[in-house]
Amino acid sequence: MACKSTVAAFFFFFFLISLIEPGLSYEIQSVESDCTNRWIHIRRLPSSFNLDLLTNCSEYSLYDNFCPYLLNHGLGPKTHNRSHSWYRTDPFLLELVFHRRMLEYPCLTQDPTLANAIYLPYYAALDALKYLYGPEINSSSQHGLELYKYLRSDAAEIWDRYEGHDHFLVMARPAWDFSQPLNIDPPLWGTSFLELPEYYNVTALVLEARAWSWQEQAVPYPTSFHPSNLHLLESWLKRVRNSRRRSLMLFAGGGGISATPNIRRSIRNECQDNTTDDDASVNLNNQQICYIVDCSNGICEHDPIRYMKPMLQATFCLQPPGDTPTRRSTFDAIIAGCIPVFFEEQSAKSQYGWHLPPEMYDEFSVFIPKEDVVFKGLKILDVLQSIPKAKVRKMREKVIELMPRLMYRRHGSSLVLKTTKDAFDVAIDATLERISSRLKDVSIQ
Ligand SMILES: *[C@@H]1O[C@H](CO)[C@@H](O)[C@H](O)[C@H]1NC(C)=O
Ligand SMILES: *[C@@H]1O[C@H](CO)[C@@H](O)[C@H](O)[C@H]1NC(C)=O
Ligand SMILES: *[C@@H]1O[C@H](CO)[C@@H](O)[C@H](O)[C@H]1NC(C)=O
Ligand SMILES: *[C@@H]1O[C@H](CO)[C@@H](O)[C@H](O)[C@H]1NC(C)=O
Ligand SMILES: CC(=O)N[C@H]1CO[C@H](CO)[C@@H](O)[C@@H]1O
Repeated sequence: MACKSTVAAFFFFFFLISLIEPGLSYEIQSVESDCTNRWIHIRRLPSSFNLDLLTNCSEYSLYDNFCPYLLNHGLGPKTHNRSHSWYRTDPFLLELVFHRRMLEYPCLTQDPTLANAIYLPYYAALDALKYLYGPEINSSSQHGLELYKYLRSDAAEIWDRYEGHDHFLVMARPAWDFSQPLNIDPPLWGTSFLELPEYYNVTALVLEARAWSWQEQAVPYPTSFHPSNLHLLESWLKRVRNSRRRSLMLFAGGGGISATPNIRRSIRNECQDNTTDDDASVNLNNQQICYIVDCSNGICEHDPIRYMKPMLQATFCLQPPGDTPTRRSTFDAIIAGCIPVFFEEQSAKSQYGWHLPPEMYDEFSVFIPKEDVVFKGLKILDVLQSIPKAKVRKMREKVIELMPRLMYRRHGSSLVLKTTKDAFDVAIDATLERISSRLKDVSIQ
């Protein structure tokens, strides 16, 4: 126990040190960029709303000890010592990653009255742990009230200027975890942050949005790939493009072992019929039909090596819904140039509109309604095999073209790489646009 908190304190220390890294402001000034309508002010918050939360990284026994993944500003430790771009990234630490990237955003202003948007560096998902898994489990409607109190008491004019409409924050979990109705007691699951009228005006960037909400927007799950210069990105893209695709379809995940019919079970059944041992494979044009990466019990979570190589060698990657409709695996697969196969619109099309334009899905993905597979006996294999080879090649090209805007590059990247917009840049552009139109809508300019 003592050892764990020492480790936590150690990461915490480095986090602090690097926040005041002197090279930063020099770099910011050297970026040529038009900041008109793009100014962002980072709201100063007491450390109890962000850095202090990291010190409790080993406190929640029902949840993983996430201390090791705080390294590298939330990118996690490198997969191995000589790796340049690959990390054991925990997607729920996107708040740290985002905060670090905000610090090198070229259009920061100290003056909130000049800002087009106000960023709240609040680690909402980390603060939620005490309600989700910790001692505050019966007070989950309180999540966010302390922050609100602070925003309305300290420099209240910052909030008051636009009644919070210009504020945004990152909440690195599915919105489902923050949407517990206020009047249900004791709570079934989740905190009520997004149900609080106090935050109705604030834009929340989440990993998965609700279908009917207007205050949150989904952004890509972070994967394990975080290149820091253009060369590293381009050499990966080249590897993806040249990779031999030995299996037709791949599923990396768990579930599907219960008797009740569902899409994961259908996938498992279809694959078991068609999966063969590596050496004695029944092949179709030298292709393995189906490849399952068994990720039961979370064994893949911080171990990208388990699934990235198989994904690199697969043509299609199946993305069935699990506990919730979206999955990090969708983005891992795209990074590997594996064409995603979706079974419901909530898995991506109705979620990631900022990063993956909804009208483009036919060009880079396959859609097979899950009901047709589970209840009508449609075979995924038949659908995928009927797609002409030329079309498959075009789809993969599109996946590779879209890939850079779905990855989060490493903080402190080379200036050249910065000209390629990544998931963070796309999210900031769209947040600024959304806030600007929101301010027009409520006509309080
Ligand atoms: C860390 O956990 C301890 C014990 O559960 C708690 O008393 C403390 O308030 C927590 N700190 C933060 C910053 O959440
Ligand atoms: C990686 O480097 C660290 C520190 O230099 C060392 O302690 C560790 O053993 C190395 N790990 C491997 C797998 O080489
Ligand atoms: C939360 O409430 C439930 C039911 O009222 C109770 O059994 C449980 O002990 C409470 N948990 C805590 C941590 O107070
Ligand atoms: C949210 O904005 C509306 C006006 O659009 C305003 O009436 C309301 O007070 C604001 N909420 C908060 C908590 O500031
Ligand atoms: C190539 C191959 O083994 N195909 C089989 C896949 O599984 C289905 C049944 O689900 C068989 O009909 C195919 O022959």
